[in-house]
Amino acid sequence: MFSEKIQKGLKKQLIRELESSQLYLSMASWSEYKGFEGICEFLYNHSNEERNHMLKLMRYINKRGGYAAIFPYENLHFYEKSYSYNSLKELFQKLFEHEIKISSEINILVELSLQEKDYFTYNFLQWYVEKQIEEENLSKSILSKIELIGDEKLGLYLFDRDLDKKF
Ligand code: OFO
Repeated sequence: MFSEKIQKGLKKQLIRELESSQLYLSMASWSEYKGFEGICEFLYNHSNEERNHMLKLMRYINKRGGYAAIFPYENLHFYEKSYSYNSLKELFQKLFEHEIKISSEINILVELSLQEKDYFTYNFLQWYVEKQIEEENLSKSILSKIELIGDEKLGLYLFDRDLDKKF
């Protein structure tokens, strides 16, 4: 049984994934503008990944007999409203906080699927649980490295040069 409650929750998450994709995209553009070639590549690629997370939800909802309607872009709102950052540290701090919020929303959805006894959706969501563990770790580890480097220019240069190869 694909309940209205579950559909509503999944559609909300679909929009969150689209917003995540846009957030990564705006961060990628800022990094490119600032001359961080490796970091921007990493963020552009991740923006595509987030779009794929959105597509996965869309196709699941439609497959279960729901309708994953997509709203115009004007209706999207970022968690994070700024499009500019004072530093790379600030950017990755915000990214890390964003991923934590997404994880807590996935957890709420998992709980809902159990309440509704929708074990298909419970099973489907396990992929997102795994992803969020990965992504929280990834953004945390990048943030820790940037904190370690501090304002040291050579360190930042090397980090930027190697980032896309490492992750
Ligand atoms: Fe969609 O994986 Fe993070 O946000």
